[in-house]
Amino acid sequence: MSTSFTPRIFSGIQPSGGLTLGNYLGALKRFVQKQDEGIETIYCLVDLHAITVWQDPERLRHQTREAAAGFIAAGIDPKRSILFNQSQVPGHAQLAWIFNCVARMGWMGRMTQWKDKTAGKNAEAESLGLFAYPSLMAADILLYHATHVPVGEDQKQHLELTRDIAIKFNHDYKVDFFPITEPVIEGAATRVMSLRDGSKKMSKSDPSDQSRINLTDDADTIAQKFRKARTDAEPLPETLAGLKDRPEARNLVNIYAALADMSPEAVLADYAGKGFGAFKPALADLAVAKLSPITAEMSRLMADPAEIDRTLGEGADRADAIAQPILARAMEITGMIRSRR
Ligand code: AQP
Repeated sequence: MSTSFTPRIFSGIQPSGGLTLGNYLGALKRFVQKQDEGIETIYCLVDLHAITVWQDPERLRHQTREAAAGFIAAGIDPKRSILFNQSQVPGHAQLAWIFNCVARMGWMGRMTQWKDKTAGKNAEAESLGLFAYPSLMAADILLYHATHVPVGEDQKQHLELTRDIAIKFNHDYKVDFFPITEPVIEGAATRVMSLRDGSKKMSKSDPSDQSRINLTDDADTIAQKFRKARTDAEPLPETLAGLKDRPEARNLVNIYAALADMSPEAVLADYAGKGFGAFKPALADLAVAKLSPITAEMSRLMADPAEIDRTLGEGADRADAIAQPILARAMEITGMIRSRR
């Protein structure tokens, strides 16, 4: 591989529910950092991914606008970054079809997210879109020749599949066209866990609202959820090794560290020997201090949905302008005639 690609960040979040603290710490907070580092950043509300499981249309529209408000409230500047909803740039679905013909069924079947989402269910009754989800995700990224993708730990396998698709496309068509994208998984909270079960990730579609902090939760709700968060009876240890078999305690320490921009070791240095009776209120205060300005700004932005739609429309135009020539070239490489009209 000899082509060098200009550094460009792409990442997305599904508007399949309200944004959670997991989305904020694992993705959004880092999206803002990347934007502020001055790299070209493209952020997408992946509504085509959201409908791989049933979404009520009115709720989906609301959640998409609310997620856009969340991005802006958290610090994404739609002038410096490109912010849009996926369905408005047709190239995502078009390139995904080409990738459906490059990727193999076996690759999809091995994805742990597919296995998790179908566990205990009849997989045959799930949508074809849910199975093919990683191929659309590869298209999302490669449609912009993105070189880096900041994500949480749960998306690592999908990123590896994106690389496999790029490698196979380049190999099959004897080109050096798609970059081999690097995942960027960094920080103390790459995997924020459920507040009710330290073995499950915090998720917007978890049936229990107590399992997560939503970016729309008010201060009392945040405090109450942390107070009720599952923990153990031991005080906090002096070192990270002491958290080894204590997933719930480790999760709360990691959340504190990520919110305070500290290392988990530094959090333990402050709280070693203290019980959760002291730690949970401190964590709740910190979370409220960090999240409530975002919640308030989201609510202000949501009062003008037409303005959000305008912002997303401008973002889609800018995204489309980057995507069009890349898609056209991908089609040319695969042997499609560009008809003259
Ligand atoms: N718990 C988490 N900890 C750290 N990062 C997380 N992310 C999601 N949950 C956590 C990161 O957020 C980005 C967007 O994820 P997504 O919304 O596209 O899909 P997801 O990972 O499937 O998130 P959810 O909340 O679990 O959605 P549902 O419930 O609809 O499936 C990604 O970068 C992800 O890593």
